[in-house]
Amino acid sequence: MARKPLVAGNWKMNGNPTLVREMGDALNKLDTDAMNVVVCPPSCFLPLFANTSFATAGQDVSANEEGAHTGDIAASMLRDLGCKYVIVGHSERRQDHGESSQLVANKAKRALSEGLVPIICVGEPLEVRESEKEQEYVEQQLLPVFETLSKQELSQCVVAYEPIWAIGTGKTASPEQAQQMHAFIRSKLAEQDSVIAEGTRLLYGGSVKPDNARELFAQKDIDGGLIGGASLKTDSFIAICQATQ
Ligand code: G2H
Repeated sequence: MARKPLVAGNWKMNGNPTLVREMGDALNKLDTDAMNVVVCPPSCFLPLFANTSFATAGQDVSANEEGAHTGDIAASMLRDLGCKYVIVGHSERRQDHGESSQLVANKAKRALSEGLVPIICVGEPLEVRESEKEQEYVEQQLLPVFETLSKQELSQCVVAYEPIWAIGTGKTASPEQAQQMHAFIRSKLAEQDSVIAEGTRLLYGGSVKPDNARELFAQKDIDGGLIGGASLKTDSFIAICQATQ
C-alpha cells in the first residue's frame, strides 16, 4: 500500500505573526498534492492560518473533554480552529510536564474522538540507546497506545520516532539507525493488525535538515518527518518537504 509522505513542522515555542505570514505564503505556493504538509505553531497563532492549502496541528491537547484545566486546550477547540492533526507525547512534553505513556495514549484517544489525527511521538534517551535497549523502550511507550485505542482508532494515527539524543542537538540518527527503528515500530503495529501496519505513516524527527532529509525519507519505512528547528525558515522547510519526492 502506498503511503502518502507527510512533513510536519513543529515550531515549538517559537515564531511570530511575521513568520506565520511568510510561511503561509511560501507553503501555499508548494504543490501539496503529492505530500501532506502540516504546520504545528503555538496554538495562539492557529487563528492566523486561514485558507491554507496545507494543514495545521496543535502541539499538544488535553486528555479531558472540557472543564477546569487551566492552560490546557481541548481537542474540540483545536478542531474548531481548523486543525486536522495534533502532536501528542513529544519528548519535551514527557520531560517538562511528566507525561506518561498512558496519558499520551489518552490524549490520542481524545483527539481521535474529535476527528483529529494524533501524531504520537516516541523515542529513547541517549543512555538507553547506549545500552542498546532502544527497542524495548519504544515498545513500552507504544503499549498503552495499543491497549487504549481500538483498531479503527489506531488506523487513523501517525507515529513519529524521535530519538531524544537527536533532538535539537545537530546529531541525526543515521538513515540505517532510523530505518531499523521504523521497521521495528511497523512490526509492532503488524502484531496488532497487518493492514494497519502497512497503512500507518511513520515519521522521523531529530535534527532533520535539507541536507539529510532526502536520504532519511528514502528509507523503506520512513514516510516523512517531524521537523523542529529547520521548520522555522521557509527555505529549509520547503526544501525538506520537497525531499519527500
Ligand atoms: C524533534 C524535532 C521536532 P529538531 O523535537 O519535533 O526538533 O528538528 O529541532 O531536532
